[in-house]
Amino acid sequence: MKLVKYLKPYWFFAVMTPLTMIGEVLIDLILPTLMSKIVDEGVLGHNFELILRTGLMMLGCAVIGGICGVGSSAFSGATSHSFSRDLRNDAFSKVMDLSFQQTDKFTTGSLVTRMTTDINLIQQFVDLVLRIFVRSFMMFAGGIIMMLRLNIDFGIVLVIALPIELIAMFIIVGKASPLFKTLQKKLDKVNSVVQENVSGARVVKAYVREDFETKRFSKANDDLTQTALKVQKTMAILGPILTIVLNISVVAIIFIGGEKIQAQASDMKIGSIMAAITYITQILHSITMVSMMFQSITRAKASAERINEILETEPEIISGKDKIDSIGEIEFENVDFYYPGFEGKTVINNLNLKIKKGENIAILGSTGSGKTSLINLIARFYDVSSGTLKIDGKDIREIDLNSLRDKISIVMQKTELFSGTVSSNLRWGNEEASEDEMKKAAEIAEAFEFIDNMPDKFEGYVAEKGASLSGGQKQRMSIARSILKKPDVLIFDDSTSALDLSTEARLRRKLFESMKGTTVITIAQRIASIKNCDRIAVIDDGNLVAIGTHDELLETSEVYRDIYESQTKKGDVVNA
Ligand code: DCP
Ligand code: MG
Repeated sequence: MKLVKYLKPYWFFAVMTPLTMIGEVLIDLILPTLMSKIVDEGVLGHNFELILRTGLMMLGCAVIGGICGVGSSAFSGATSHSFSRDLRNDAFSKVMDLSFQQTDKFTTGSLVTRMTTDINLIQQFVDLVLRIFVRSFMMFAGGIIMMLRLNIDFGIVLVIALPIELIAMFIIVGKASPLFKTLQKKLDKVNSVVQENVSGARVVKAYVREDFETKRFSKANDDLTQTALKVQKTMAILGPILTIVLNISVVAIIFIGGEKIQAQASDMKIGSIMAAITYITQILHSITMVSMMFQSITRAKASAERINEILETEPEIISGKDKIDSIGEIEFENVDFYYPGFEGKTVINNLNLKIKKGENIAILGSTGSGKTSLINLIARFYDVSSGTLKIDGKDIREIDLNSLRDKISIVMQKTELFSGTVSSNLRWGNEEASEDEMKKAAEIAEAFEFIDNMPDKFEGYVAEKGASLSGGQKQRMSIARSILKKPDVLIFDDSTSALDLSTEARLRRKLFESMKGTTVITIAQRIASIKNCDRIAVIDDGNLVAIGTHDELLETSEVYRDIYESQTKKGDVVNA
């Protein structure tokens, strides 16, 4: 119920809803009594004028009641929808702040369900509380009062019917409650399977796993249906019980009323019996409404917990306070790193490395040696486990995160493009970039030609995740995007692996000519790609085993020589 604060800005609407609702309920309560007056005094008393007058009064009341009803719907709608919008916005920006690790823990499917279904359920709940709760409570109490005012003898019906109905309701709702939580979990599962398969559709097809995945989906889907049916079945009993109680009560009222009229024991009249039937319907109906509320409470509670879980997750990476406007020297000082939660498994081992401003440094190492992990530290996607990483002598944890990342461009190992146009993708790096700057960046990245050959050129459409481009095209687009950002530090994580060697060599030559003064860190598997770098750092199993120029390393490092020889034998090395 920490979510109540999201209602605060809309308190006026929230208060107006029950207020207008009170008007509607009062009128609903008055109408049957007026009706009984028409029957008892007008019809039976042959008083035509009274029938007309009371009839007009009823009409007027109905109009006012209608206006109040519309008003309360409008107010509660305004409240609950604004509430859910704010909540969704907050949850979304929280999700944006989570680290990779934290997003993975929630799973994408679950995050999507929480942001959509769960928030919808809470919204419905808010709507229900504002309207139905007040309504049923007033109906319940008001109905009882009005009914007893008609004739105190009807009390006996209430004394018997109400407890039966209440007990039935508590038992059944109590049984169904735990199932709602399970229901939400099953829905997560379905969403996860959908999510995974839609985003991995190509792989699923390539491995002819459609059948398997379809079965997996069916299972998740069936599970969901089973639970939903169980909830339904449990709740289904409630309806008939309530109807039976209602019908018996109606019969009882007619019976008691009829007896009294026959015996002329009290001033019981036909009109009162009619009105009493309407009141008992209203009273019992309001109990049904309350039971719906309880259902909604349990569901909304489960959903609120799930939303709170997102809102209360502390981002693992907390921004420092010092804003920076440039990045010069980057220094690793005795840095150890393991992924959070995998304490025993060090990925980077006591690393000491100083990268000078404007240096063109390469990182070489076999797969799984820790190269990506190393550069993730520089953009602070993760924090070092021990030791310090300094930017111009300042601990990276003291630096404002946005100002840090603003100065770094990373071309990730797995390129990520977004649906939109070529230019909208390139301008991610720099929204204000001019047409010329954009073309120049594409030119450097060897991307100009293929973009220019697209029918719509820079306004050409790029599908989600860049699915409409080849692997090499995606890589070059990402490189152009990173160049356009004009960073102080440019990091290429195996970003030219899909390019042929001569295109790669051309790209790198143009890059260095145009980006003088920028620190460039290149991760590569092929020595040919990096042999002209100022320095090459050789990483093996998380350890920095050698560092130097290509020629120095050939002399001093056995690991480097081995890699070099294995690649030259394949005729892989060309002069860049
Ligand atoms: N690792 C992990 N959790 C992650 C990412 C990686 O436990 N979220 C592990 C897997 C490897 C080690 O960390 O054993 C180093 O992974 P890197 O991604 O840093 O390895 P490289 O980038 O060097 O490998 P590649 O050349 O294949 O990209
Ligand atoms: Mg990697």
